[in-house]
Amino acid sequence: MQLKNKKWTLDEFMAVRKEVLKSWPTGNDPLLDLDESVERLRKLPAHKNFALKLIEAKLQNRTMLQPRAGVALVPDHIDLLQHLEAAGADFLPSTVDSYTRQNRYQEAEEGIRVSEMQGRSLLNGFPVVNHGVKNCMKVLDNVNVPLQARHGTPDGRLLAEIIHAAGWTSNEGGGISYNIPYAKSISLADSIYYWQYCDRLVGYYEDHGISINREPFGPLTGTIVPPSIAIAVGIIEALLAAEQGVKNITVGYGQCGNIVQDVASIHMLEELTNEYLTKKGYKDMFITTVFHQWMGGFPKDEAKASGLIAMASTVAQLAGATKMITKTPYESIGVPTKEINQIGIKNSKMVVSLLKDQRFPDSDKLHEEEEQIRKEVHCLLDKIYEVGNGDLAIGTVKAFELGIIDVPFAPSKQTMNLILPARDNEGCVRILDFGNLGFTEEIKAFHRKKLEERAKAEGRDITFQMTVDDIYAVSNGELIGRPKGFKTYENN
Ligand code: 8ZB
Repeated sequence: MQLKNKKWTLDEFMAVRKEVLKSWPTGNDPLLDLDESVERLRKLPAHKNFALKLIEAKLQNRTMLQPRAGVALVPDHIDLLQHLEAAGADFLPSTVDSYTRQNRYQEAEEGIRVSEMQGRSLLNGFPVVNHGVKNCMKVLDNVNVPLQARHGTPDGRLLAEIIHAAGWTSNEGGGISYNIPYAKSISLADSIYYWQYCDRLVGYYEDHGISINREPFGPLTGTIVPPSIAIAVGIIEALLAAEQGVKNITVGYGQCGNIVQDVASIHMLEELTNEYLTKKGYKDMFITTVFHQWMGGFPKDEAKASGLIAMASTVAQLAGATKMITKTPYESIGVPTKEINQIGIKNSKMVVSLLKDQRFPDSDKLHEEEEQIRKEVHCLLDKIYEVGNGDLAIGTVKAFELGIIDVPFAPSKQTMNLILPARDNEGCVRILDFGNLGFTEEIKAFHRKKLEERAKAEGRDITFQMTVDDIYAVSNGELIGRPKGFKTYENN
């Protein structure tokens, strides 16, 4: 099939679906009858519908919380989710294991078997495909809030079928955001095609009156990603999803660290997503935002990690994000236990609750940062449409090939990997090396000027060393990776 940004016909979708359902035995389940699934989902109470609860959150101006969590076995997974719900999670996840993300179901099966034998989880998530629709339903039956699959799967077509049939009303991911940061050699054209399928499936449900939420993975590589790049990718995935019939989209962004830039980013994420969806003629869309607590390296010390979590919560709430994905004080050590995961939720909830009646005040500085992001996102998207001759799917593949859009520190060969980010003297993420990034000279000059301010303050040249220092800074308790001996007060 020639990739293009065009809604698949029902016949096209159904033909591919036949093959998808054959890819593992759990795909051969009468519960996967689409029309029966639609009727089952019609009976799902509103408080368990992800999309409806997000609409409510947005109307109430609240920032809702969601942790990450997933273990190998069904009873343990249910117990884990119940603990997180009790700690205050407004939405629950099922983080999927790495074998499933790579469609290695045989190895996931082995992981389940050994986990059963040893009485502990030997997988780093919940293997949705192996457990099948019935077990996924059982998980949902045992919690009182909506459920979402969170994974990192370039080809999650069967996964999407299974979770939605089980009443999980949100799926995270997208053709770019679940390929570039997660895979090395999967072609972008392929992953965009696989995700068109997942979105078309949601489109089927929406066409039959069932609201299902979709969430592009905003943080990408989680390592000092310049906001305009993350936002542009989120908008592209929102537009590709809308074309396939998706109506409820949560665009995401990972905390960068400078509060003004982070607030501006959340504002622009929402404004620009709405702007493009409207401009391209998509109607009845409901857009919400998700703020990810710091996705880079965490401090080892649990109390310090708690400080970072509290700061992230402050920013998410002040920015007015609809949802926030929480971290735990255990982040630098590994996958969290349920106890430490509960602590992360309570820590975050405390801050969000204290700040619920406050918003970040308007200021010239905020508007300047917003305007800069607006300009950069427009510039990137214009170039992408241009190289695609007006087709967004084709344009995206070409733009990545040419480096017009590029993601720093990605393992994927599908991205040029030429750009280098670094922080400016106030900790805003800027770009030090542009590679082939589709920016105008004016935009590039702004970034250079900002980095020169830092270079001057630090008494060193603008070099790759800044990038390296910045990558490690937060885990050492600083936002900006300053050279040894640098004293802030002497320079301010
Ligand atoms: C891209 C997401 C990375 C984050 C967490 C990591 C990290 C991964 C699980 C999980 C709880 C799991 N993560 N797998 N958290 N349960 N099974 O995702 O710790 O913070």
